[in-house]
Amino acid sequence: MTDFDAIIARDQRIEPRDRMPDAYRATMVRQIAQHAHSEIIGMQPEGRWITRAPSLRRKAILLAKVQDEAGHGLYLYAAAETLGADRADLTAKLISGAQKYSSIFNYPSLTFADVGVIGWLVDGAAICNQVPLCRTSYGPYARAMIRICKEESFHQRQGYELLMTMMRGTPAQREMVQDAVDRWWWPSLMMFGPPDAESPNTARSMAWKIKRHSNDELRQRFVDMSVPQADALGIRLPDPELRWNEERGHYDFGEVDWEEFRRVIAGDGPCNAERIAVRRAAHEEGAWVREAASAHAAKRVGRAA
Ligand code: FAQ
Repeated sequence: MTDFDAIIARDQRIEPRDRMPDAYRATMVRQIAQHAHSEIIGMQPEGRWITRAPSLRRKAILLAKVQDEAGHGLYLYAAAETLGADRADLTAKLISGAQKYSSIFNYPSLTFADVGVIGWLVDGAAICNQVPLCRTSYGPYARAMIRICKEESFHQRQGYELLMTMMRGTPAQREMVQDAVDRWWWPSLMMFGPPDAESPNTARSMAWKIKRHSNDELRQRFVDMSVPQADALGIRLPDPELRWNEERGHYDFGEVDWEEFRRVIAGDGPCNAERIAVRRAAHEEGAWVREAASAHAAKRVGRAA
C-alpha cells in the first residue's frame, strides 16, 4: 500500500506536498477549477440586478452576496494553485471553453424574483453538494469548503427571506416568484451532474473520497429538502410527478431533461455566449491593472534589494 492509499484508507487529508497519483491531481484540479469558474461566472446573473434592486437594503445585501462569490472564486483558485495549477492558465481555459463551469449559470435572470430563487434553490443545491465536500480528501479544498459553506448558508437564507417577503406581497409579486421557480427548478436539479449511470468520474472520485455521495444521492437529498420549503412558501414546484413515497422514505420526482443538460454544458445554453463574452471583456479590460500591480511589486522588490 502506498502512503497515498494509506492516508485515504485512514480517512485523513492529502496535503499539497504529499505524493499523489497524477490522475488524482488532475481530477482535483478539474473539479476545483470548475468550481472556481462557477463562482466567478455565477456573479453575472445576480450582478445585473445590483443597480436595479428595489431598495437600498436589498442592494446592500445583493452587493455583499456577489462580493462573497468573487471571494469564493479567488479562494478556490488559490486551492488549485496548491496543486501546481497556474491561475492565468485556468482563466485562459475558462475563456476558451476548455474548462467547464456549472450549467446553472447559463440561464437568464429575468426579474428580481430570480435573485430570491437563485439564493433559495441555487445556493440550496450548492450547499447540499458542498457540505459533504468539507470532508473531501484534499486538505486545502476541504478547508476552503468549510468557510464557503458558512457564507452559502447566509446566501440561501437571504434568498428564502426575499421570497417570503414577495409571497406576502401583491398577486403580481407572487406570480413573479412562481414564474422564477418554474424556470429555475429543473436547471437546479441538473447542478448535481449527470445520473450516476452516466457519470464517468463518480466511482473513482468516491474511491478516492473526493466525493462522499453520488450525484443522484445528493439530487434526492435536495428534492427532499426543497419540497417542505416550497410548501411553507406557498410555491408549486413544476413537476407533476413529485410525490412522497412512503416505502422509500423519499419524494419521487420526474425525469430531468438530460438532453438539455448536455446541450448547455456543450456550450449551447441560453446565455453561454454572453457569460463568456462578459468574462473575456472583464479580463481584457483588467489587463492594465495586472500590469500595474506587477510593475509595483517589481519596484518594491528592487527597492528592498
Ligand atoms: N455543469 O462524472 P461527472 C456555486 C461535468 S455552485 C457543468 O458526474 P464529477 C455557488 C463534470 O465536470 C456550482 N458541468 O463529474 C454559487 C464532468 O466534466 P469532464 C459549482 C458539469 O466531477 C451559487 C462531466 O460533466 N459547484 O457556484 C455539471 O464527478 C449561486 C461528467 O460529470 C461545484 O462545482 C454541471 N452541472 O461530478 C455561485 C461543486 N455536472 O470530466 C453563485 C464541486 C457535471 O467531462 C451564485 N463539484 N459536469 O470535464 C462537484 O461536486 C462535481 O464536480 C459535480 C460533478 C457533482 C458537479
